[in-house]
Amino acid sequence: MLLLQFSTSHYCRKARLGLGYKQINYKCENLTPGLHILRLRAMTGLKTLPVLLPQIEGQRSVIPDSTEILKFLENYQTEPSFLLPDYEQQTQAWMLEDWLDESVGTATRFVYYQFRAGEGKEIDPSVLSQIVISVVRQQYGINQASVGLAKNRLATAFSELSIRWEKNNYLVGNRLSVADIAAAALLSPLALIPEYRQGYPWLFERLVQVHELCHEPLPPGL
Ligand SMILES: N[C@@H](CCC(=O)N[C@@H](CS)C(=O)NCC(=O)O)C(=O)O
Repeated sequence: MLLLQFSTSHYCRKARLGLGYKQINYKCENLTPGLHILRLRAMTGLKTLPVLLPQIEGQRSVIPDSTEILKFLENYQTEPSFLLPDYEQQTQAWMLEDWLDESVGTATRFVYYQFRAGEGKEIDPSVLSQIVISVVRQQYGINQASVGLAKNRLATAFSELSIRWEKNNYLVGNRLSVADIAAAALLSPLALIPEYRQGYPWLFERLVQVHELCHEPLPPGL
């Protein structure tokens, strides 16, 4: 299988966690932000990564979107499963996965790129990195006001996640699910931000555990 990705994208990390948990052999191809659209437009009709190319006869040839990739992987190889045996719990896990994708993952992006443009500039002060950060900030409308709203959404998210993750190893049920994979990936950029790293130690403990279960190298900062 071939995963088309941006190496630093938290949504691409989510796909890698899924592949790693199932211990499926795959390769990554890193695309260049901006130029990626030329490659993707005809292939998926979307402009976002990750995209998985299974390269297996009898299987779909192109799977865009991290959630669709997790679903494909579960159908392709059922064990170890990241679905839960209990229907109600599994429904809850997919609902959390969708919330983490659509709300929390985008809030993380806002807070992370604000940090990288300011206090976190020294993480990579190169001109190229600063250009990428500035393009992303423009593309998504990242500014003081929108970051303030994103921080509020993250605070709400941490209240919900702490109820589950502080007491249990897993967000839902007794084993790893798509909810844990989504949370571990989509919150991972916050590991570089001292305010979050120091304020939510339980969160980063869980992030490390999920990465270990998924045989994925830890994100920067952990
Ligand atoms: N819901 C999508 C979101 C993916 C996403 O936002 N990817 C970003 C990278 S983190 C992207 O490809 N952005 C490029 C663009 O929008 O042009 C998924 O889960 O795959």
